[in-house]
Formats: sequence, C-alpha cells, structure tokens
Amino acid sequence: MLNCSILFLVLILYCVEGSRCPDGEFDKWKEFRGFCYHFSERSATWRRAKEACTRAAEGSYIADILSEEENNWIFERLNTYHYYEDYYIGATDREWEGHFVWENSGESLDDTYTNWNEGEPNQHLDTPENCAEMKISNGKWNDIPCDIVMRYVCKLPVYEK
Ligand SMILES: [Ca+2]
Ligand SMILES: [Ca+2]
Repeated sequence: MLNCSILFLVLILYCVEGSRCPDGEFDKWKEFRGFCYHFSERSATWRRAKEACTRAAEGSYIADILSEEENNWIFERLNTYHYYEDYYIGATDREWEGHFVWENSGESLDDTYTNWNEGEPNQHLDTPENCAEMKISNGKWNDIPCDIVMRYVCKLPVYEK
C-alpha cells in the first residue's frame, strides 16, 4: 500500500511539473531546470524578437544562455524541430561595440558564459553586427546585423509567472 501511495504522489508531482510552462498561442514552451523556453515559429528582427518575447508571457525575455548545459539543451531542442534556420539569442553589443551583454540582465557575457563560433564575434560586415544568434549547425554563437529576420528563443523563469 505504501508503494502505491508513493507512486500516486510521484504521478501528482509529475502532472504539476508538466504544467508549469505557458501553453496556448505559444505552444512550444519547454521546461528545463526551472525555466521555460519558447522557440518561435515566426521570424523577426532582433528588436522585434525581443519585444515578442516580452509579450509572450509575463516575465519572459529574449533568452540568455548561462551555462554549457543550458546551451546544449537549447541546441538539442532546435535540432529536433529541423528548422534549418539560426535563432536569435539575447546577447547584444549595440551599446558598446565589442562588449556583449545579456539584454535582460545587462550582465557581461564575459562574466557569465560564452560559446562563440570560431572567429566570432567578428563584426565583419559594413553593417554593424551587434546582435547574436545560435547557429543551428553546431549550437555556437555568431554576431550578425540586428536587422536580419530570423527565429528566436524566449526564456521565462518558472516561478515568476
Ligand atoms: Ca558589434
Ligand atoms: Ca559575425
């Protein structure tokens, strides 16, 4: 009987755990380690992506990526969608060239975590490359012009809904 009680409790906890991310219009929220992530189906400039993330749910923002585990999880998710398109993340150096910060916190990437692709960030076009994307090919990051239109990742703390 005790075993049945424990099983029941586990089932309840599983159901509660499984419903902590928003659903509805933004139906691709997925939970990982205390945060929900939305992988957009629409494409937008970086600024529009940032605004869309803010609108998507109360407390959500264009995603920062703070650890290798988080980066790997997001990269794996992107691969499962088979979109063949890179995704904006929340890093920008539009305020101070060469100094990338996370849009939501203002924290320097140098103080948190970085996963730049080889040779990036390189600011290599005439148009400034002041926004960051995750490359769907390898999960690494690249700086690109903020006006390019692409998909994006939003992030939402589970307990701040
Ligand atoms: Ca730049
Ligand atoms: Ca670049």
